[in-house]
Amino acid sequence: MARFVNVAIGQLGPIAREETRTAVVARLTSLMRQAHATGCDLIVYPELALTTFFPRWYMADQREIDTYFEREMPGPETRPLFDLARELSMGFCLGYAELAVEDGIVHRYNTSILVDKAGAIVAKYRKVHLPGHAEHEPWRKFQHLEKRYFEPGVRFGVTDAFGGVIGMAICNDRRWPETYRVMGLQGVEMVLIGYNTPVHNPLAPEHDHLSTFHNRIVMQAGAYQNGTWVIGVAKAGIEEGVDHIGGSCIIAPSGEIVAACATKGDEIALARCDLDLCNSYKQTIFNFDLHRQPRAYGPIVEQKGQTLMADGSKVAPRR
Ligand code: CDV
Repeated sequence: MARFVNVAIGQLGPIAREETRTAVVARLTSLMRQAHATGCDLIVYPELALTTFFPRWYMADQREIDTYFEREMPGPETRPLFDLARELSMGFCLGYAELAVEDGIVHRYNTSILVDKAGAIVAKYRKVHLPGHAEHEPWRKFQHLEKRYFEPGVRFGVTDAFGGVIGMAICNDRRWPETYRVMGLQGVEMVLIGYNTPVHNPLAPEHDHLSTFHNRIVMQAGAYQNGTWVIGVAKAGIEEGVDHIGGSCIIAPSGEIVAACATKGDEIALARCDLDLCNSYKQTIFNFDLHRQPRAYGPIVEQKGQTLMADGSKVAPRR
């Protein structure tokens, strides 16, 4: 029996600093209703989809920082999204800033959850690759303080849901081949990725005109090389003066883009995703059992940075 998942991108335009959770959730529920009206099973929202992208600002006061975090999920302001999911029998994937107390210790993560058609959280993912910097760097046009405000997650898991094997990643994770391969090794058939990507890269402005090209090339390569669907979802547009790329798209296991958003505002785009399309890649060119050579891949996990050159040098990081 064919295994189809009708998936909607739930792209968001900018969220203003003063916009309330309640107002944002109303935008999310509007997108969910549109997706449901077109027969979707699942809608995927961006990274940190409940607030403005706050790591662009240096804040010294932890109480102020914590206003951007969720202590419970669902909480009073997000419950309507869960209620609607249950009413419509729709799943969703949502990114948010998570404040978790574990063994009496407070942790803060950049998190995504997968919610099933019954409104139950069936998977949680905490962002592994946190980009940016940990200290205030006033020379930048805007900050990127993810390394200050979050601690990194430690695993890429997959979950049996929606009739297939589903994984999640968040924004910068999509640029790293390890992200997809670790999930590919667990048989992933669909990777859900929300992102907030400024057009301008303060450390490498020479990349700015390539930002949408890089967005697509990494997700298309990840899809093809692991025989999986990839759903990439932006928070796009000019948010608090910072321009963010759009480029939300659905990528088939062939690496081809089969649906894409056309604007940088709130918008859905849809595809009927046949999970069995993954098989012809997983069984042939990327049959891992037959063709992978892990003996040759040791440095991937044994070392973090580049090996020193014969003269003791290596490429210096830009600061
Ligand atoms: N939110 C992100 O992780 N953004 C990064 C930017 C800072 C490079 C990204 O990889 O898109």
